[in-house]
Amino acid sequence: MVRLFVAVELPAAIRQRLAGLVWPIAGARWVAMENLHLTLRFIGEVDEGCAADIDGELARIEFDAFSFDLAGAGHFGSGNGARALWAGVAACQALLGLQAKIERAVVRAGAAPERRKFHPHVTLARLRRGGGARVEQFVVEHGGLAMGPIEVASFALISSRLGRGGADYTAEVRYPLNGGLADLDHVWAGALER
Ligand code: 3AM
Repeated sequence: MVRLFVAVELPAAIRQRLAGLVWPIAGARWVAMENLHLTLRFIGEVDEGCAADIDGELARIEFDAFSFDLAGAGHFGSGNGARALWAGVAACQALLGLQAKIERAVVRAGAAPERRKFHPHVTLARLRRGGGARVEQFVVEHGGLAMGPIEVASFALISSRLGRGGADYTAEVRYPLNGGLADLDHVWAGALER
């Protein structure tokens, strides 16, 4: 079994800037710089056969490279129920279009459809104790956050393993988009057998 999700990887320069936003909030677990990403579809635990089917469907996606911007900050859940602090994404039709294609692809491969509305974001921290006023302060402080344009030249099927220091993510396969510039800070991490 392997735990999978589909995401847009972020350039190192952007991850570095996001990692620089770390701020003292009680109970917050900040995402390590190398793990910052934009999730397009959480898949969860699947067997190798299903993973191969998902890979096969994702590989058939045709989509043009595009750019998006990060904008503002927010959190999921409210008050003591706040559970994730994130950087927002400026409205981007192409990103929604790519996400919709990926959703259809993984469902064709046998995954259950995602019922929740897609809310693009980059998780910065997970909150164990809600976070309270400090979380609200962070969101106000970073209301003007603006980073980009960020080119999306590929998307990735990423596996997640729980290690001692938290989640360990590996890009199993990268799917290039049409016309994207070569992505120099990405290193091919191997591929599932197709
Ligand atoms: O990109 P973010 O951080 O929002 O929260 C997990 C992370 O999303 C989410 O999948 C991404 C990669 O781990 N995730 C983890 N377990 C999940 C679940 N059971 C989940 N999303 C939905 N359902």
